[in-house]
Amino acid sequence: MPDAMVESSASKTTSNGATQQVDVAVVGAGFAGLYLLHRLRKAGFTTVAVDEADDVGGTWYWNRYPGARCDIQTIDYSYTFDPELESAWKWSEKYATQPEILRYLGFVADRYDLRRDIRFHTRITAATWDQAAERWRLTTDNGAAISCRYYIMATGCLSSPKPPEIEGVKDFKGEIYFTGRWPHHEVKLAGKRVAVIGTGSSGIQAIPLIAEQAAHLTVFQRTANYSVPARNAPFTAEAQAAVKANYRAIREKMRSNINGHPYDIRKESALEVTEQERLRRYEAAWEKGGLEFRGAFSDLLTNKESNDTASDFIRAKIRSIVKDPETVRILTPTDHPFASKRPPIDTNYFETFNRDNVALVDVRAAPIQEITPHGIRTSGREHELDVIVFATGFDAMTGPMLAMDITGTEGRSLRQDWAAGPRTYLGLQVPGYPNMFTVTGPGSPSVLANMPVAIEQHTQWIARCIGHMREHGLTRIEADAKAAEDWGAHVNEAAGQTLLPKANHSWYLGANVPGKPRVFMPYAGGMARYAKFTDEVAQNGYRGFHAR
Ligand code: NA7
Repeated sequence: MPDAMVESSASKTTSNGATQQVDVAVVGAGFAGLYLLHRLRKAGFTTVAVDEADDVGGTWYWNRYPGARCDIQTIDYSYTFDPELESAWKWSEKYATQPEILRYLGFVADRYDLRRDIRFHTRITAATWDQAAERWRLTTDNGAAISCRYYIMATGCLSSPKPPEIEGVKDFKGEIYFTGRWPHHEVKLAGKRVAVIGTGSSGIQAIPLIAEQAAHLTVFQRTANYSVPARNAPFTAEAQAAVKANYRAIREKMRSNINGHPYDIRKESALEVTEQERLRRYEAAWEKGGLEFRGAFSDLLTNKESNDTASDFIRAKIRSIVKDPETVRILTPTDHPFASKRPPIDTNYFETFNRDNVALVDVRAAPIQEITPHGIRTSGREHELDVIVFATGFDAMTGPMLAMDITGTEGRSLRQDWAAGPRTYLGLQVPGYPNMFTVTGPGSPSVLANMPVAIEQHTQWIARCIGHMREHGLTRIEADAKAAEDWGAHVNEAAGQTLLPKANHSWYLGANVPGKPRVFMPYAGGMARYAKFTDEVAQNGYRGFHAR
């Protein structure tokens, strides 16, 4: 008998402290968790989602720092599974702000009545596979334990902020904030001396706005970054109408593209055209703005010589924008190819360094030694501060999963099994952990794709798989160890065909977290190719999985 028919609904079993029995437990109530809840509930499974936050949103709940906004055009960074939802929601800007995205996710939660099956303020502390019952037993830090047949990680790729790796944080007498855990109350920066540590996407979004508010801003930069202007603009009624008239074609293009975006990647190599044409094309892409810059030529991510032309173009732009030559020197990226780390897009980032109240510190030349009660001491000097903002990134992709104590078959632990780096089959399952699935897990396109596209594809695949299990009276599905090993080799090979591993300090490789194994985590073979492959796996009786 299907589990859904013998077990009570998610919300009924929590009040008396008894174990909550469900078919499926989902960790996370962001883009992935919300869609999973909706999709699985519609398929007749009892489902509960658990989230530490007090509302939906996931990444977009926590990242509410000044300037936080989508860096993918938001009309493309939206759910596509329900045409009525697409018509019902209107974005106000090309790149929506964090509050607007959070409102959207709240709107989705209301529309499908999802909150009744979400346990907020709750963290899964441990998850243990019960071999006899073929179920997962979940312990939480708040309320009833959970027993589920399927356990799904919708934990997000960038949801565990890195702890500060700098001595003395506790001694600081001023205020400390993390971009990835920005408070809900208003943070007043007017009249204050502020530091931002980190110049990834978050730092690059926050720095221009913090500079406008603070009396003085000091930016501590470890690695100079390439950034392309966003060219944000209101999303006009005409633009909305044009997109909506072509919705299905645009959506189809997103799904058939390598990176889940609907823009064209040009067919020519950057080396095939004259220098004049190349510059003309880069100039047009710069003026248009956004991540589409990467599509100016076919081989910017695969051919170093071609990439050099794009990198040089952006370096020249930095020289043309920033006035002080020493600041230009520090801001100019030289140690990795453009887009081999996740390229930020910005509004007035480089321009901000022309302001009188902004200073730049090259942390490579003058490393941060400690945080003192009154500021930050580098090997050069002490910088007196009232506020320190850590924009230092995340323990990406594996961090949120490894924060839980996950025990699979024969008492194995995920922390031990992944001690040398994550090992998955298709970024969907880990051998030794039956019935546990990951959405946009390591080994899947995830962060190299437009995330909602990757999330919808995974959700639909997992829902279909679980539906197949129910239909055939099966209760346990587990990835084959050899299939996972082969897939891991393929993930490595796919990365090796690109320039991505050349950024040897990137979070794609785990290199931003001290002691984290260096394994290239996302699948660089392309979203469309991946979706085709995983569909074939399903059509071929879930090849590479053992189901019984
Ligand atoms: P990122 O992209 O990981 O950026 C973190 C930044 O913080 C980056 O410049 C790091 O330098 C710097 N960093 C990290 N640790 C330190 C220490 N200990 N000292 C000095 N500087 C440090 O995170 P974001 O939040 O900006 O962006 C994450 C994703 O969100 C982004 O890719 C988009 O997909 C959206 P490094 O480069 O490691 O030398």
